[in-house]
Amino acid sequence: MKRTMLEKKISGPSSIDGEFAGLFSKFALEGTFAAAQPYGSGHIHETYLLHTRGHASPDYILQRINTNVFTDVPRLMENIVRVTGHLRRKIAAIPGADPDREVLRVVPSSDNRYFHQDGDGNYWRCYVFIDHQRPGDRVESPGQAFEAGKLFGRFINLLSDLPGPPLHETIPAFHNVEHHLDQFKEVLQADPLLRRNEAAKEIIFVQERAEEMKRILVLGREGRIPLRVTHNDTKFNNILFDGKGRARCLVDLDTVMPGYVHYDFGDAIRSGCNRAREDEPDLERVGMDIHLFAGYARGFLESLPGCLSTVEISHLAFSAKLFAYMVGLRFLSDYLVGDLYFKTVRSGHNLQRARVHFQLLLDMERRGAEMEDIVSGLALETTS
Ligand code: ADP
Ligand code: GN1
Ligand code: MG
Repeated sequence: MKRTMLEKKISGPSSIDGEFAGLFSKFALEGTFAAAQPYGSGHIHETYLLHTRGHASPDYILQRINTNVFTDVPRLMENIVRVTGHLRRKIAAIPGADPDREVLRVVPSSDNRYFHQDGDGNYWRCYVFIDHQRPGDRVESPGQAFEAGKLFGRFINLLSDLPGPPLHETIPAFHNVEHHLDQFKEVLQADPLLRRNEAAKEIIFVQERAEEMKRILVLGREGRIPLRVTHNDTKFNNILFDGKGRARCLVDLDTVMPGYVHYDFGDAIRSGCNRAREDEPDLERVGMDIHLFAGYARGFLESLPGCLSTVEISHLAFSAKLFAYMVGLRFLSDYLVGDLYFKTVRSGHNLQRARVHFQLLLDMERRGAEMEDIVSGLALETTS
C-alpha cells in the first residue's frame, strides 16, 4: 500500500511527463506512470519523483547521474548495490526494523542493469521512493540532531563488516584537503573569469589555515587512524525522517567508500549545526549551534559503542572545522573556475556558500574548547 505523507501534485500531462513516461518503461517498475516532478535540493544530480497511478504501486526516484562528477557509472552502481544489499541483510535481522523504509532499493533497468543509458548518452538510475517527512535542509532541534547522529553512526557500524574487496573510490581524493588545495592553487593562478579580486579576503583565509587542516591526512598516513567504510556526504538533507521524527534512512550513497570516521562526523556538523542555511546572505546569522552539536555527537557516539579509538575520538571536534574549511574551499574554487561543479541558481552563489562556511569556521574556532569538552564528556559516558 503506497503511503501519501508527501503531498502529491499530479496535474495534467506536460512535456516533462512525456519524456519521463519513456524513461519509466526503461526500468522494471511496477504500476503505470502518472506524472514526474523535480525533487529535492541536492547539488549534484537531476532528481525527479515519478508518481504512479493509484495506491497499489510505489512511487520512484529517478536520477540523471552527473557524469562530470561520477565518471564511471557501472562502478558507482556496483558499490551502491553491494552496500544496500549488505545493509538490507543486516537491518532485516534487527527486531522491529523495516528494511524497506531504512535502506534504498535500486530498481534494475529492463535489460537487467542498474542504470539506463539513453540515446543522448545520459545515464539514469531509479530507486523506490521512500515516503518521509521533509524537515527542510536545516536541523531544528537537538533531538533531531541526535537522531541524525545516531543514523550516521549506525551506518558506519553496520558497514564495518562489509565483505569483499574495498569499495571503488568513486571520486578520487574526495576528502583529501591537499588535493583540494592543489586545485585551488591552480584555478587561482589561471583565474579564468577574473574573479580573484572579488574573493580576496576568502583567499587569504584559506591560505592562513592550509597547514593545520592536513591533520587528519597526516594521522592516516602515519597509520594512527583506520580506514572504515564511510558515507562521505553526511549532509542533513541526505537523511529521510519518518512521521514520528525518527531518522530512518540514509540516501545519496554515491560516495560510500573507504574513509576516516572524521569525514562523516565533520561533514554532518558543518551541514547540520550551522544556525543559518549554507548559502545565507546575512553572515551575521551564521554560527555553530552548540546544542545541536551536542545532540549530534551524542547520537553518533552512542551508535558506535566501543568502536572508535582514542585517537579517532580526540579528533572528532577538529573534523567539524576541517569540513567547514574544506567544503568552503571547494565552493570557493568552483566560484573561481566558473561554477562548474555545484549547481547554482544565482551569480555569486558559490562565493556566498564559501563565505558562510568560513564564517562558520570562525565561530567553531572560537568555540573549539567547548566542542572538545562535549566530545570527551560523551565519550566517557558512552564507553562506561
Ligand atoms: P544529490 O547527490 O544531487 O544530492 P541525492 O541522491 O541526495 O542527490 O537525491 C536528492 C534528494 O532526493 C535527497 O536529498 C532526498 O531528499 C531525495 N531522495 C533521494 N532518494 C530518495 C528515495 N529513495 N526516497 C525518497 N527521497 C529520496
Ligand atoms: C554536495 O550531493 P549533495 O548535495 O548531497 C557534495 C558534498 C558537499 C555538499 C555541500 C558528491 O552534496 O560533498 O559537501 O554538496 N557532494 C558531492 O552542500 O560532491
Ligand atoms: Mg544529496
